[in-house]
Amino acid sequence: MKVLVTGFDPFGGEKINPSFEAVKRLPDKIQNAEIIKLEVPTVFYKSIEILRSKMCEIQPDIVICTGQAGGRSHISVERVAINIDDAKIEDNEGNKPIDKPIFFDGENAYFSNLPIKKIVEGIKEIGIPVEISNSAGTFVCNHLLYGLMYYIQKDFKKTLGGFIHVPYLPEQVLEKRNTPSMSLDNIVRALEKAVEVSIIK
Ligand code: PCA
Repeated sequence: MKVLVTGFDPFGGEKINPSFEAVKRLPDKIQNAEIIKLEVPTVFYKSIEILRSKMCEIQPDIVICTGQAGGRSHISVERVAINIDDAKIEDNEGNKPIDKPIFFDGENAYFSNLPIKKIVEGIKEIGIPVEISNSAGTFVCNHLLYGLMYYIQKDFKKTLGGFIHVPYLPEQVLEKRNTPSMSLDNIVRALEKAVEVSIIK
């Protein structure tokens, strides 16, 4: 079994992105599954294309994309992606789409087909704050989840896919007041648990 796990590169003036920092530290095997790690640029469309070509190359059974959700205190397991790009800041190549559909021939929204409730239960059991999120926003993370599920329903019907947002790391909030963070260790353990639960499903 192959599990593809992605994280984003830093964006919005940050020096690191906790999502890829955590993905890099995942083991290469979880149970009997091979873990393939991919860094995706925080860029509209390019992110989806890079993910899609990796999926074509390795034909993964499960795809879990991750990204930074600055300001959130909990690991958030996303339920849904919507067919809209509406950026408040530029992506890493200067794009700032406002109210633009992602794919004209796509549905208004796609649900993650990961076992999101079981993932939340599993992460809670190991003592890490976690919740279901009903919005991945309207920036590149929602965009990538939308693209993932669009291609899953088109070309990878047997693949499970979804998205997990992670909080800032403590070192990112040194100069930000009243802003939650989570240790890298806990983020890595939470992602590992998410993979484990998805494999068992
Ligand atoms: N978080 C952004 C995009 C890249 C990332 O890590 C988001 O939540 O849309």
